[in-house]
Amino acid sequence: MASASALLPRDFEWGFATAAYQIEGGVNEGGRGKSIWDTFCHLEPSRTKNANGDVACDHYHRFEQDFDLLGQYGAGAYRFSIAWSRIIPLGGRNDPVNEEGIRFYNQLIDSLLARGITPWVTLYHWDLPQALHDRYGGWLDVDEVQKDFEHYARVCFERFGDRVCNWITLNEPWIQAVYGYATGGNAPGRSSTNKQSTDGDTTTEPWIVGKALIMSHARAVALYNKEFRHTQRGVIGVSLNGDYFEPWDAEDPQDAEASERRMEFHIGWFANPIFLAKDYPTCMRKQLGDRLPEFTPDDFSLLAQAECDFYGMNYYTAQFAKHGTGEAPLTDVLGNVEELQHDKQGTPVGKESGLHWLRSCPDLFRKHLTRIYKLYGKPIYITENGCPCPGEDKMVKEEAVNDPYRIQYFQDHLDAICKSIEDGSVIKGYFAWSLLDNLEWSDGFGPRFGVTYTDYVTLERTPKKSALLLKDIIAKRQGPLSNGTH
Ligand code: PNW
Repeated sequence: MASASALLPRDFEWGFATAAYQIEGGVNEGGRGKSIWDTFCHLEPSRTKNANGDVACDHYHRFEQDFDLLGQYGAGAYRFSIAWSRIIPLGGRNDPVNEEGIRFYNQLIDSLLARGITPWVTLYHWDLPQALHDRYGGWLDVDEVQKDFEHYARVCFERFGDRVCNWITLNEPWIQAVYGYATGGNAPGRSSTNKQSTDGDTTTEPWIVGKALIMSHARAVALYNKEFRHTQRGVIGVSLNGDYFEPWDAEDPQDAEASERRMEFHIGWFANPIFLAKDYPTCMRKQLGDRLPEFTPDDFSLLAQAECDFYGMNYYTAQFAKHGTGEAPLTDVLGNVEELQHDKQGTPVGKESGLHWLRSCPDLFRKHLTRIYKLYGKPIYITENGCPCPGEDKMVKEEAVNDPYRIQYFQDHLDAICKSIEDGSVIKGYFAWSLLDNLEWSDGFGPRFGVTYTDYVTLERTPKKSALLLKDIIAKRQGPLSNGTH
């Protein structure tokens, strides 16, 4: 029997999310330096389906119009990322700060605040300054990059922290480490298994990069805690992605173990050190041995000073895990697990969307939320959730703006949030991905995740039906006003 779901809190924060390289364009304007994504797209255009972020949605020139849309949709918050190379074009702690870049983000922030919209700022959404990659290998130099990231974070706290009270250090470090340094599908495209790549050592690099990301996050949070928190009174966290995994064979304890192991390799890798100040999961040590860099006593003491406020969760889908037989290859990053979209009986994990890797699995989202809250104990903000509709990439505008699949996806996933709240989880906010159709990285401009249709020729924006409905979907789940305590 279905019971009534718990309500969303009255002060539930919600809005839409984007990332700099996916929407801004204006890559040669305002003194911006190049990032590893400029290089990745331009060096071998087939890697991103001949697309690049040179113009993207031209948000750089059209942000006022985009924020009008946010207002029209009733959003209370907006998550965007700062391009490191707009703030410090060469990236490093001794390199000059670019005042034009500061001015651009000041305009963004002020324009949001003028509309009563709360800015949520991601410091790093995959766009490392190219100069740091060239200078010392970027994320491969754990000691150097964490110092440069800390300095960049300091500049942002100093220059924007009087008005920005919600910080996300990194977006999806797993994708940066694995797609950037194992599969090679994302910038900087290093891999020893991908034929399009000529360099990279997949047996070691993802693990080094992972440590560099963890320590960079920790440095930024420790800095915030020590020097900014008491005056700026904001919150800071990180956004981790990770699918939920169910055993492929429900009867096989080895598949049950494989599901857990797959999630530990994805989420525990970052969440153990970040949220628990603990070493990597045991199963990772067991499989990877000394290819997994150690944390020194100094690292642990920094991690302990880097307590953050929330778990940012990017969630899209779930899968089944089947245990690998035999030894994992040295290039394995998944925990010796095969990932499948159908279980042993052939039952699909969820309804197909417009992208091969994404199926709608709201029941497993509930399990995922409840598991994460139990493990890490931090309030959760969903910092991304969304989908392209089936066939949407081939639709003309008139068709694409009618998006019942997306509306259902939002409804079902908000329902799952309520159910996880009922399980005892603390969930405080939700950002739909994305405000606009935008550059979907290596998939180019094909998949459309936006609640706003972007015409990439005219750059005209048109709200889809889902854009205006999210407000109602959330309001309905908040219940009637209580006695004004929120
Ligand atoms: C996230 N996968 O990335 C990113 O944070 C966004 O920038 C991106 O546009 C969004 O999700 C939609 O893809 C992911 O293949 C990219 O499983 C790929 C995967 C997951 C997340």
